[in-house]
Amino acid sequence: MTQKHATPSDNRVTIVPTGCCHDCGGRCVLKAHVKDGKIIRLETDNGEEPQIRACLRGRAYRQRVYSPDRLKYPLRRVGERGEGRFERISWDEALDTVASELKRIKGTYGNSAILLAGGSGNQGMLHGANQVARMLTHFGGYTRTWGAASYEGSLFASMATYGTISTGNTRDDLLNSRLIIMWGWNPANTIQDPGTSLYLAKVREKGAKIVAVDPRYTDSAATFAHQWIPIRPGTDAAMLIAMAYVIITENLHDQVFIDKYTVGFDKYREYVLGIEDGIPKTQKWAESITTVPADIITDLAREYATSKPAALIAGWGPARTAMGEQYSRAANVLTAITGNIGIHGGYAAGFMRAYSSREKRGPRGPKNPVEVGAPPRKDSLYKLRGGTNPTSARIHSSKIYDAILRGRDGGYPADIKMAYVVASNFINQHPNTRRGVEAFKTLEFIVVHEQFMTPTAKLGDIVLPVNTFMERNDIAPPWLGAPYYIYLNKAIDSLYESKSDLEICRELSKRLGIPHAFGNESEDELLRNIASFREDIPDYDAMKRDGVVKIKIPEPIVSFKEQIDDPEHNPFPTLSGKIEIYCKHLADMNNPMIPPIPKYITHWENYDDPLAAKYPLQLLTTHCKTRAHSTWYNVPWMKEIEPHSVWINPVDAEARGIKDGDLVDVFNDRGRIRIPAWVTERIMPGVVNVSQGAWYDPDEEGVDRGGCANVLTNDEQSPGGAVPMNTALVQVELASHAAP
Ligand SMILES: Nc1nc2c(c(=O)[nH]1)N[C@H]1C(S)=C(S)[C@@H](COP(=O)(O)OP(=O)(O)OC[C@H]3O[C@@H](n4cnc5c(=O)[nH]c(N)nc54)[C@H](O)[C@@H]3O)O[C@H]1N2
Ligand SMILES: Nc1nc2c(c(=O)[nH]1)N[C@H]1C(S)=C(S)[C@@H](COP(=O)(O)OP(=O)(O)OC[C@H]3O[C@@H](n4cnc5c(=O)[nH]c(N)nc54)[C@H](O)[C@@H]3O)O[C@H]1N2
Ligand code: SF4
Ligand SMILES: [Mo]
Repeated sequence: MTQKHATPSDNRVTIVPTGCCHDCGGRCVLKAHVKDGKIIRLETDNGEEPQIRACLRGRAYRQRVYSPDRLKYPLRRVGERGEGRFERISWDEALDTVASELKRIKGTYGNSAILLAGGSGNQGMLHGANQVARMLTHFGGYTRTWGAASYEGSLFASMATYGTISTGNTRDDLLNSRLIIMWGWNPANTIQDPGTSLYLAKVREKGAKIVAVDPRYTDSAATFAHQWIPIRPGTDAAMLIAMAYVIITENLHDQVFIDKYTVGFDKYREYVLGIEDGIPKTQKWAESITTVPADIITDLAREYATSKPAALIAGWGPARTAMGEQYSRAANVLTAITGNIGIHGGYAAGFMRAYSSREKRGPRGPKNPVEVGAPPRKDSLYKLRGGTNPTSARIHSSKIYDAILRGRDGGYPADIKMAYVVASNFINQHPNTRRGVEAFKTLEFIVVHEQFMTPTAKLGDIVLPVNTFMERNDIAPPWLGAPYYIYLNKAIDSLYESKSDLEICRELSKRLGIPHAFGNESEDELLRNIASFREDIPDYDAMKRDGVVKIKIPEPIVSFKEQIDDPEHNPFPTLSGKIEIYCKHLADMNNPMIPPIPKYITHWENYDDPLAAKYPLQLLTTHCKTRAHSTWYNVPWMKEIEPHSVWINPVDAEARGIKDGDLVDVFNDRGRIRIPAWVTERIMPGVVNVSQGAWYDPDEEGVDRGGCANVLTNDEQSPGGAVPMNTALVQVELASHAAP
């Protein structure tokens, strides 16, 4: 039922306070103007500061809800898998089929044969992939992946350095910084808390210096920065280590801070100065690796060390590389040796989660039986609490296709026989898409809960239509470090025959003989219960009425303030109790690819890989402003704003006879995509960019006309678990030159 809220002049219009909660780094306020059961307009937060204003995608959401392409009815595959031919069936038939396949797979192979391919499509606390996880847990368990595409490199480094993922300060604290370095960070497009751009604009107005280190001249660099430093992808650790060289040799490090709060500086110093390996990590050394001129490195190092408090914000993009955690570790350590941690205006580079919602310990659900008793994974930080669950029962997300194809014989913990896909465009969003299709085609059964016929849904045997967050109630927690919650009131009834993931799982559970897995509570009752475990949601009804609760914090949150102000009583949650420049937990792994101090180590498909002779361009696959991953891809307004294209520098374009707008192929041994070129100096020579999330759409020859970046990425992992989506070598040629 649609609720009554404010009544504007046209009394047939109801304004429903709701929100947007796909996985885009936001979570924003939307007010749906509903007339005759239809959303006719979307407004955003015009209320009290700080406003939680929706971006272009949220404001265009009507085109997604009312898209003619919405999945309307349950579908069953006819014809070959992946061919895309389906027939309409009833909900009963669809659910009976899914239940009987689940039972068959479990009976024949055991629960570990069921892969939960759960994605981040919905970020509300009630709906989405977590309901399927709950159902499958009660059903005896399932196999899942580890290795978050988003941030595993940064997360691993934060755990190793600080023993926690709660690093950085809340965005309002940027106003206290004298210098901000946006290192591989583009919040003007790639949202990381909705208010970030506003604070950067205020910083700029105030006059503090902002520097961008990025192979691309991003919108953030163009809008906020005084200086852009282009750098070769995958080499950031070298520049950060050379900055440490300048700081140490010029005696600009904070020795008092180092002595009091850190361990292992001497070992790092020996590596940096070349005492360990005979190679001093000078600015010249780094110039030859990064292409950043030595004097620019020197200047930035001096400025950073002498402009205290300064915020080095080390984004996740450069960590999404083949040795990603070394970059993150090097950044974390640089913030430590300059004493920029635990103070206003400083910033402990790391995972970033300044504000963590205050959760009371509620009743815990059962554990996934497939994982119970499995020993910790080799090379995991299993001695630390928090971070990634180290169970060896999980398969790295990059290796999942290899695992499907090779199973236990290939050394994996399971023989996967079916995929349960929910809130995920799995095939499109994991590296090496063509191998993914090959792997998925070997499965015995695939069920997909979706809103649209995505490239992944196309591979389903049964596809179930799911409603959107406009058609149900939910609470969305803050994405990273912002203090608020959104309450998404249901604005309209579910369109067509679509249902929520929760409703689907309830129905299935009855058929699976586990009706106790889900009670009969209403959405409101369930959400009220969820909210009751959050200390920072004092008044559920007020939040529901307003569509948002903004939590008042007396001053900006500074992570590690307690540790710095009163170290006696507040050790860092590392094994040593201090910031670990040298990490013994890493040393104990005895893996030269995971050294105990941060190092620059070159890697596969780096600029100096012999493969560069054949594929000379380094590929970035960034997030973009018109989509959250592959979501919004099919929204016409978004396509109008920024057509999908490959960024290429004029130097590289000219050498290939490519003019702006020409149709080109970007390719390597894994595949070939065909999209227009955007010839621009906003990307450095030797690097090209294809934003991730365009839908895979192969022609008869296998050339992807959609331009899915993951056709080109490698299904490998970094030693610490990063998904290396920004490490791939490619070539570009005019499409008309492609061999037939
Ligand atoms: N609009 C929008 N916002 C989003 C998302 C979205 O899809 N759309 N997704 C959300 C999610 S789930 C996530 S995980 C985050 C991701 O957030 P990020 O990881 O920060 O996103 P990216 O845009 O991929 O990367 C940030 C910047 O890193 C740069 N970069 C890439 N490789 C390198 C490198 O080797 N060195 C250096 N110095 N720079 C490099 C890119 O050019 C880019 O400008 O964003 C969130 N926000
Ligand atoms: N090359 C490359 N690839 C990347 C990245 C990169 O930087 N480069 N970034 C990676 C990152 S950081 C992430 S987080 C992943 C994200 O990858 P995914 O989690 O696969 O995210 P989406 O592509 O947005 O797909 C989510 C799907 O969920 C559906 N959906 C939305 N709401 C619901 C719901 O309530 N229920 C159900 N059942 N479905 C729903 C949407 O229609 C959409 O198709 O992509 C990763 N892929
Ligand atoms: S897409 Fe993200 S940033 Fe944009 S309105 Fe939705 S939640 Fe906010
Ligand atoms: Mo992500």
